[in-house]
Amino acid sequence: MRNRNLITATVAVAALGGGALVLTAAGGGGTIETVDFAKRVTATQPAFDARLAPASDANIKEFRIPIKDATIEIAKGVTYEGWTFGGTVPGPTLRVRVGDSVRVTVVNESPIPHSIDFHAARIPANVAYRMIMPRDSVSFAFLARDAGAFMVHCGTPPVTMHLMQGMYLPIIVDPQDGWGTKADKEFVLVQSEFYAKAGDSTKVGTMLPMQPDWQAERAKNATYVAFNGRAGQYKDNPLRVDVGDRVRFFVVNAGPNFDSDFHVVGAVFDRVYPDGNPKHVLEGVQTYGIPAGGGAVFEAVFAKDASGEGLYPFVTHSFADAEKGAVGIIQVGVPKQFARMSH
Ligand SMILES: [Cu+2]
Repeated sequence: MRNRNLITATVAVAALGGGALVLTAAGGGGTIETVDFAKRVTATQPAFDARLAPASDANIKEFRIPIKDATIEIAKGVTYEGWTFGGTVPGPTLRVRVGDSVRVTVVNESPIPHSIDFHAARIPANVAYRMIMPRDSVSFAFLARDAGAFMVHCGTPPVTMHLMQGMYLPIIVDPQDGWGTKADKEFVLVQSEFYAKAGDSTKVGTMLPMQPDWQAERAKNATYVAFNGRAGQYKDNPLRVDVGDRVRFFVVNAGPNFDSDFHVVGAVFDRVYPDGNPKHVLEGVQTYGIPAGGGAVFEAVFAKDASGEGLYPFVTHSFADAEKGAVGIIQVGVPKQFARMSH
């Protein structure tokens, strides 16, 4: 395992300066990467930025994640009073590599208790995932052992409420030796449902944020189903790739209740890694189902002579959910015109 000795080495962490990212030399030639998500916030306009950069070479990765209330936009022009990790829904994408030591500090800046649950960690839940009271924080560390696209979420009861409020984020764990192919573009997509009803209608003429609809959640009657927190946002702001690109999608299904049946119209997945485990590789896949609380890694090649220049909708093929907003577009190259599509 890469630099295993460093994980237990005594290390000195530099004080955080003004930047969100700090790289610090650790004893033995290793490096610590520190990211403070109070300072590095993912852009959500005009759409949640789904593009991914490679993980750094630091073998110790520290993340500080604030929990805070935030007004979010769950569909075009539709706001909602959410509970968030880092101020956005989904929260920030964490990216590490198998063999990394992952250190997490979560600070509760909201008025009610929350918690954090890492599906990528093998750790005593009662210690790491304990309740975090307002103004309190929790810190723990785990060794990234399992490659994949994993869900991270608040586990405070009622969990459905904390999920429908937006408390989830993805963590990507790259295999130690990479994915075996070179991707030209990488994107993260987190599917989730919102259950919302209109805000206080007594204030005529004001556009108030929507509120949680507990009854709709109990009936699993979602108001919106979204990729990366806002229904339909990638129809207006397509994911852009070039002709010939191999594109890797890290898809996490945060639910809380629905499966995601991930499909790209006009393409066949070259590879799918269920759970994001490279040992599980499937080839030539049309649609792959991701359970609530699960994830998978998909690769598609937009070759000139097959799935070349053009527009490719990505959906959950459970179409009632796609029609509620779980649909977007991949734009390959610069099509001369946006032809009418049936999706
Ligand atoms: Cu919570």
